[in-house]
Amino acid sequence: MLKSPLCELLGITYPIFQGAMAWISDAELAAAVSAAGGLGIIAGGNAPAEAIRAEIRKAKTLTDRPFGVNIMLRSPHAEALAAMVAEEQVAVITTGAGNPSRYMAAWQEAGSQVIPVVPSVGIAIRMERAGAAAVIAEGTESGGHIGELTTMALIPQVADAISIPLIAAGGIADGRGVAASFMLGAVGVQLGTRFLVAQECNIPQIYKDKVIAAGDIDTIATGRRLGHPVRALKTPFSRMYLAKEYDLSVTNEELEELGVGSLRLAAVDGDEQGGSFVAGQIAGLVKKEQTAAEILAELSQEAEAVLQKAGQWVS
Ligand code: TUI
Repeated sequence: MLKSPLCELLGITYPIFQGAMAWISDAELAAAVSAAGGLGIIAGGNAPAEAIRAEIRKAKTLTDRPFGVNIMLRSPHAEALAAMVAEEQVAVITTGAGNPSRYMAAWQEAGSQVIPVVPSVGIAIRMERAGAAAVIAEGTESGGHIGELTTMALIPQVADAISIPLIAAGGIADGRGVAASFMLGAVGVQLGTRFLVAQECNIPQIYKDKVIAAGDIDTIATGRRLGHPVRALKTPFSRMYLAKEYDLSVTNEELEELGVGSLRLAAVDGDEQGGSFVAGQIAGLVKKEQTAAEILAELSQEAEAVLQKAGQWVS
């Protein structure tokens, strides 16, 4: 059984988080992951606070186990979402795409464990000083909004810089990735792409089919020119976006405008032409749809086997 201090800290069975995915990780997916012993996380994304409050209340009816809510700090509703999650007293609050310092005191007062996602050592140290219970360090292999460093380079450097628990994210989809993360100094992992194909994940089948069909080189990061790169599957939309990014006659404002609504078009409408099908580089390893419980049990068993065999390399 894969186990770490993170399990006691949060009251979970597996030290495995389902990463927040805007327009995708709803009450049903998060509750399924939490009920199966992981930590499910509802994505705030760009949704209004009341829509996410409804998801939180629904998740509470679906499971008694702890779950998390993610606040995407670039959302126009971030402020309202931050106040709402404090009122709802969610067990875990994760954040992405910015600095959550100004909300942290209120969240701690509400009794939540605050676990920011960070892309670098400096930001991890800042989050520890601000009172984070743990941090999730996310490598550039991830889907969605990404930093520069790879998981392999990021995790050991963050591990050396902080003394709170560290969770690794980016490029992890099987037990080898989980075991490797622990070897690099993490005591937990967060996976998004693998949970895209969970049976309880309510995205259009075409999205799941695209993830399952994807190979190792089938994602690209667009938006570097705007300072906030986003990784997604290579599709007509992401190829067109990249072409416009290199076209200097296209203004930054036009480029920003082009991206608006594209995550929703993929995740809700399954729009093959206009949608941004967010997924990480590890999509090539994701081969079949399974229940959240099956995914967690398999990750744990595989990691355990890898870790138990690790002694073979030592004489
Ligand atoms: O947040 C993510 N991944 C995301 S958010 C998202 S929705 C979105 N929609 C439109 C535009 C942008 C995003 C899709 N995927 N991952 C966590 C993450 N956080 N990655 C990098 C960061 C990050 C970056 C800078 C965290 C902190 C940070 O701090 C900067 C500062 O101000 O200190």
